Amino acid sequence: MAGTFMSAQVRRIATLAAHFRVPSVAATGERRLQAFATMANTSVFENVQQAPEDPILGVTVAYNKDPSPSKLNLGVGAYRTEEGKPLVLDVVKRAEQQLVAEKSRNKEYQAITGNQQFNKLSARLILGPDSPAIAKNCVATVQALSGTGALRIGAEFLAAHYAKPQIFLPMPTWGNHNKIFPLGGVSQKPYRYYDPKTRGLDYEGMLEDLKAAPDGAVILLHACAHNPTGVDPTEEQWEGIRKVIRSKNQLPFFDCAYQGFASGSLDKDAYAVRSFVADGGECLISQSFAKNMGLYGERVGALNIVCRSAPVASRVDSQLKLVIRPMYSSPPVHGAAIAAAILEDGNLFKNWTVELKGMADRIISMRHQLYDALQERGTPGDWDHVLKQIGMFTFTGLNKSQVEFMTREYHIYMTSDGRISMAGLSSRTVPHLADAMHAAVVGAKSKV
Ligand code: PGU
Repeated sequence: MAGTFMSAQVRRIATLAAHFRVPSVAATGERRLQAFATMANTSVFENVQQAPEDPILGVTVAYNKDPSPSKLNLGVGAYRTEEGKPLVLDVVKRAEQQLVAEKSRNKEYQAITGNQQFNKLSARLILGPDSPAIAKNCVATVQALSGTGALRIGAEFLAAHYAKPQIFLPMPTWGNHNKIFPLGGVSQKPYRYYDPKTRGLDYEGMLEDLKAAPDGAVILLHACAHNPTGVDPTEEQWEGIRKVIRSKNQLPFFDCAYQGFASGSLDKDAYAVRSFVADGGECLISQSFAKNMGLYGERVGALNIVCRSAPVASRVDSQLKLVIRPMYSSPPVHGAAIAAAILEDGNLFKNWTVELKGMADRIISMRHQLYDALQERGTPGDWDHVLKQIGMFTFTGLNKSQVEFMTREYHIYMTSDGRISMAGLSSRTVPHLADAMHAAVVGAKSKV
């Protein structure tokens, strides 16, 4: 046992060193000594390596530096209006006005697990108003620093309390998953998910890999609107996936960052999660309100751990506090209060669903406009996937050098895997994107 703990610690140190680009323990020690020797004129941080920009958020950094008036940022998954502007939802503004008007509000610390009303309503949003798991108090829910924070708390909890802290991630997946889990102490392995040939789900491959994964392994599933591919299983396929996972006593960990953004319906987008909870088995669910409430920078999210019984859920809740307290003590007040106000007020909730549907519909209309623009230009290739894929992103199939070409020649910014955020497009910018994609596909040289 002690040996296993030691090797887990050694693995974690190696992961940290690789992540922060620390060359090697010995080399660092040597250089540190040298640094101290010449302390008078050298920084004690002389050995710090230049880190590369983040593959997703770094796209915005590059975009911000570009002086071109025609530049277009389709990198980060953030909703923009037809005018290309960030959107603060009307219900969010109204909820904020209500909060400001409430004289009794203060800025005291919250409990370690956050806003209890928010937690209750957040669990209800994903699990459904009639969820027996909630009715029986089998769900431990904690407020988290958006989806990323929820995933990280989940990872740290699994590393400390789950016998098999190894997670299987879909290939490809959101780039941060590969960092969050190993750094949180959970080792990772891939499972097949996307088939580039069909630009669809590799269902057989996925089932084969899940069957081959160890009993009890943790399986990360995107609840809806898979990022980056926009490819989701059908309801029948979810049923097949559920059966395999349950037959092997594996532990599903749902990442739910786009509830309402896939179909425009909060309930429809919760289908997969609810089907797994309905079978009485256990699972983890991270939730983000970044996209569906447009609360990106407010960092509003939750981690739910669905357990078999109320006493287990209560003990899990107590341990989640021990994960959170030394990390950031307690979560921020404002964003969760906004989300709670929207979730608890019938009127605001209804208006939210209308605004959410409006965002989802605008994205779908961008899909049609881009598809039509590519058809008009006679761009070689099959572009049906632009219409078929779900959620914020289109996984275009463009390769790295085509992406580089589009950035260099057309000032269009996107992730190097060819993912574009449809939410960043507008009727005005579709022709520019279609021109760039066309030129990239036909192998145009420089525009100038
Ligand atoms: N999970 C998935 C699948 C996501 O796509 C994202 C955000 C998150 C979790 C975390 O979002 P929070 O903001 O922490 O709630 N992905 C976006 C946003 C940029 C980023 O990489 O964080 C994206 O563009 O992929």
